[in-house]
Amino acid sequence: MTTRSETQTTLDHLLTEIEHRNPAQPEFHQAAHEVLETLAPVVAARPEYAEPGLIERLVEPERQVIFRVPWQDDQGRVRVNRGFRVEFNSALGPYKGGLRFHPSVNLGVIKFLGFEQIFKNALTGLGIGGGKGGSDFDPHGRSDAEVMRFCQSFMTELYRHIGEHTDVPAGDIGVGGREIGYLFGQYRRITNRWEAGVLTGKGRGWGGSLIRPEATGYGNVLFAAAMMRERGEDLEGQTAVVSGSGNVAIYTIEKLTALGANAVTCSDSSGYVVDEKGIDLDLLKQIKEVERGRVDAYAERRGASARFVPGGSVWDVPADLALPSATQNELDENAAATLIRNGVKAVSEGANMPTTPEAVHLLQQAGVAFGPGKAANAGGVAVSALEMAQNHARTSWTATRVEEELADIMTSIHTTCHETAERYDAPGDYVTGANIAGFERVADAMLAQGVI
Ligand code: NDP
Ligand code: 2IT
Repeated sequence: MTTRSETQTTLDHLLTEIEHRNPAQPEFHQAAHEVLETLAPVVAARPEYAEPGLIERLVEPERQVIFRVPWQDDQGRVRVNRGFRVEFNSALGPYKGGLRFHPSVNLGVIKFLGFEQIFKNALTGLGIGGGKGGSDFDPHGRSDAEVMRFCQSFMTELYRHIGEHTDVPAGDIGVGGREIGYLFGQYRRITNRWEAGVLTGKGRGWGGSLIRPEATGYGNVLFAAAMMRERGEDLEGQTAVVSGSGNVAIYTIEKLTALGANAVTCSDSSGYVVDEKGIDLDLLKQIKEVERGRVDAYAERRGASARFVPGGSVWDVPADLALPSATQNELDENAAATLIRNGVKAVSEGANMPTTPEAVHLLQQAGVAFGPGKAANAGGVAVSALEMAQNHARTSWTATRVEEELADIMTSIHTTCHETAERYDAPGDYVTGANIAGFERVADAMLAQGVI
């Protein structure tokens, strides 16, 4: 019987090898560390997982596609971006995961997101593998026509790699309903197929699921509520700080408000807004979803209760709950120390890997309930899988039905993470619980399907 520490030594060697074989991919290294540093208890306890090659296969994408995306701007100038699709693991189902359009996108970022997605999708209990894609294209300040031409060019290459039984992209940063519409249109035109299940996050009138836009934010709040229940509390009357002001942040604020919490902040890359009366969602949606403006416009139009802090960290605002919903590594050790000093009770990740490893450690040491993204923000991809199911059956469910399914899935993910952590001597540690539970499901499928 191999001990936990011997197993950890083997995993540490593998991590060193991952760093050597994948140079200049710090985000992917960070995601691999986060998972592999928690697997020793399960690998030591179940010898089949120590089988040579299992974890080595898990950290190597099944396929990685990188392609040129040329498009013309409104002045007729040719621009060239880079497109990516990393098809990481299909042991549980077709590759599934979003597309991110942001200037910071590179192969390492897409690999970190795709790797996280494997475990997240496994935790949903649904039949979806893990993948991710995107481009270093920056949609900010681009006209609708430019975004359309970009999406059409992007899909002109991507279409040959995806399909309802192969790989099913959706949105992520910079990719919302508008972009999914242009991408779907071009896919349909090239293939001459009405293949609704090839993309999720579609419009409600043409194959989209009700509640998909809301699902990530709503799901994260339900996960936070479940963590608070473990501490004997609910969300009523709690003050919450939320970062970001995009899809995830907006519907996080909506659900927090519905459950009686007071969400007092939002942000974008220009700074943050604090509003003592609670964020006015109609105003925020108007500025962000309709006008595609910046958050300072919110403070200008809201009146005395709100102010805009340029630059600044949203985590400086005292709160009971923190829900990072913008991007990776946005909540560092200093921010965690400030949150702890201000009495934070729970941190639940709407974004993917928003909390640095040092900050996670600090929060857990201080007894703060910490919900990792691969569990807490799984509601989005879960409802994407429900959208695929509806598309396959050529039907559409009511909002109530989808919301009930989402609530059941989030409760079940919370219970799975909680129980798994207890089973492996890490009570209350949702990071360990999520990683081990996700790993077990994928690893069992990989072992059953042989060396491929
Ligand atoms: P959006 O594009 O709708 O919104 C992103 C928000 O985050 C914007 O307010 C944006 O501000 C801000 N932001 C992005 N990058 C940065 C940065 N480098 N620095 C500061 N602010 C930044 O994206 P989503 O809301 O869809 O995604 C947010 C997070 O949630 C991401 O981590 C994503 O991976 C994750 N996620 C999304 C899911 C989904 O269903 N959409 C599902 C699960 C997780 P600005 O406009 O100024 O850039
Ligand atoms: O990070 C994520 O889970 C997403 N961006 C959603 C993926 C999806 O396929 O709905």
